[in-house]
Amino acid sequence: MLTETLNIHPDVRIAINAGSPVVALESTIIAHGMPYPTNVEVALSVEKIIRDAGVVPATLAVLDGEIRVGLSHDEIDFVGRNQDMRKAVERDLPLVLASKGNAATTAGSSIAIAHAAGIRVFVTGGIGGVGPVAHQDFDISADLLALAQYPILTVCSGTKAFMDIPATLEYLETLRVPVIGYQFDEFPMFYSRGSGSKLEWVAQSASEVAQMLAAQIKLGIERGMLLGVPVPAADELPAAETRSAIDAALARIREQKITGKAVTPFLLSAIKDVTENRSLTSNISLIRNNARVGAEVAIELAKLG
Ligand code: PSU
Ligand code: MN
Repeated sequence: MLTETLNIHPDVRIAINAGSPVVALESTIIAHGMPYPTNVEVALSVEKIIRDAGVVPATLAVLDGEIRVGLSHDEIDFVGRNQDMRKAVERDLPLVLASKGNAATTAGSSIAIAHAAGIRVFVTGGIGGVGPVAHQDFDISADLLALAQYPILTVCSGTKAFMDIPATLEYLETLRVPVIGYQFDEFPMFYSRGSGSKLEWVAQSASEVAQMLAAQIKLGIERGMLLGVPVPAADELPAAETRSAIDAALARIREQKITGKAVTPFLLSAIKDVTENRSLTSNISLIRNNARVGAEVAIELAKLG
């Protein structure tokens, strides 16, 4: 993607040019991941957490056929309120541009855009992964390929909970994407802290994470890295509750024959219903916490130059 095609907010441009810390944020989570107006409140509070840490937030979206890096509060409100926002995975970007449309960016398309803009840290809630029946339906999120292709650190709380976590970790190994636990030695299970899948590498601090990424860059390896940050303990759902909510949501999706990129928004909303909003509380908590961690890592990375 050519940097000149991006419309970069002046605050973001100044920070990037000065080598100051910047954190990129996706917008699918706003447009399709949470109900209005909670989505907008959460998006604004995440930006505030990052700003309060002394880092410039850059929420990404496509508006009127233009790729935007850094949105105003009004634009974030528009993304959260507008029922017609598409969900743009990376392959959709040229099509949305050609149609001069509006679209929210997924983790994968956000990573591609962040790289083109010169941003090195991307924060989200949960990435896409290998689906629960990928051996039948080939549902493997394009997020994983973006992680492998662009040298960006992605900070998340694992994959969305209804993915096949062991299969996702195998696939990330094949793609040669390092996976690091943050002060925790299991890959997180989104609404719950642990998934039972142990991680070989654990970072104890933001500066350790920054050194890991810097070492990868120094080796000339043009791939991403994934940092798994578990949801704060006070807001986690018990693992058994997460699992039964997922089973109920997956049953609904089979009944209604939902496929493709509609799957994720449908499941998130079904899980929210089944857990009587407790999944939403947990989702909000983990995103805010990831923003804190991502901002700290961006600061440490900027120190390393
Ligand atoms: N996790 C959430 N809410 C979301 C998503 C993930 O809690 O809205 C979005 C992210 O934008 C992610 C996308 O990139 O879902 C993955 O979609 P798919 O599984 O269709 O690749
Ligand atoms: Mn999918």
